[in-house]
Amino acid sequence: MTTITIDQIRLHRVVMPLVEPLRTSFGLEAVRPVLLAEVRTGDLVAWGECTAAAEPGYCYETVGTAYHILTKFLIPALVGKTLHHPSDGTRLMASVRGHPLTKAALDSALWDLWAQATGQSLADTLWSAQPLQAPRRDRVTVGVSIGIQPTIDDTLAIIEKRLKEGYRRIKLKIKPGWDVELAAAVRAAYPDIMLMLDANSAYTLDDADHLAKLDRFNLLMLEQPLSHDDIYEHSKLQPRLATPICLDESILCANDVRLALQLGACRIINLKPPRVGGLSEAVAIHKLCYDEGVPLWVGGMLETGVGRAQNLAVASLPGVTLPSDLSATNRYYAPDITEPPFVLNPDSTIDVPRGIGSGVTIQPDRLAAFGAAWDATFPDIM
Ligand code: OSB
Ligand code: MG
Repeated sequence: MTTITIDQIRLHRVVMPLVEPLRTSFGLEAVRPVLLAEVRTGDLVAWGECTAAAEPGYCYETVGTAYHILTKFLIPALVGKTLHHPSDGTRLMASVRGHPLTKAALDSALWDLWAQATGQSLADTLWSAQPLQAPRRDRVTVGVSIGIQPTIDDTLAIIEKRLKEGYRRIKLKIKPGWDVELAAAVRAAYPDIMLMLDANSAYTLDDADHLAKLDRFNLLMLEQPLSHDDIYEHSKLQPRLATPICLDESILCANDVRLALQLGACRIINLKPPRVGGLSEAVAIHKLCYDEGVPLWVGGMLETGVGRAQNLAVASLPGVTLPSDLSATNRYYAPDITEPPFVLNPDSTIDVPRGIGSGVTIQPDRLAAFGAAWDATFPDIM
């Protein structure tokens, strides 16, 4: 029987400039401060990414809180411990409440470590943890997320560029004042593309009649219209819309999915492994949606190759039935911190790596170069 003993965990700080900044209803991300966890057992090395941002805009965690929780509590809870399964990490980290993006950096590294220790790809490891009837996929259908632009014409130009690159599902960020007119213009130009909108919690239930005006645009879904910590009011909004609601921010664990489905708060789930504390809970949510036939896709947090490879492994599972927010490496970073890059196939898919583990390797020279920029770029972030 395989066991792994955690010998050492090191944190690395890197500065990752985005090829294209992403403007959302909660702010602008142009340069990501990223914490990477390097977890070692014997000769094996695995990596995990903390996707907490510089500011508590998407959720309450920041790079600063993550560093504090990791160094003071989570790393000491894991080092020296022997695990019989990667999900043992959940129990070892249970004394810390909340902080899912922070825990995910370690939890996901434990799964990568486990995949390596058992000689499997991460995708196969996640698949065999369930168990499932249907096989997993070798390539994952993906889309692209487009931020709030200065003008509608700018938006149309970016959509055109993305469609030419091969993306067949377009997601647009919206906010009050940047919604119905935008959707109307995009639909006029592209009557048939797979189109969805993401509000990142920018509306209230009082906006229900306004949001219902989006129904005529044949949207794939409307992502997280109401508060980040709400499920109840979404259950009051969904019956007033023909467009399916998809919850992102509101889903922190499998029980949130159960509650949302029970209440009719949404019809689609966005599964972001970091937002639910890592791959252990991601597998549980996947299984729940697979068993219940609930449409599911994998969301993104502008991950480096470390997190992207892990998201891709989740997206290869058979319960993921809609295109995921997993674009090619060149849409995010040039270069990324890992090799090889993820490339978009002409049919809007990305190949799932076949090798052992996550399928990407950290480039030590880039780790050093991106790390050196930290103090100058984020002098007082933590
Ligand atoms: O709401 O899905 C979101 C990025 C950062 C934080 C929140 C979100 C996003 C995205 C980008 O939409 C998705 C991606 O990584 O491509
Ligand atoms: Mg979202």
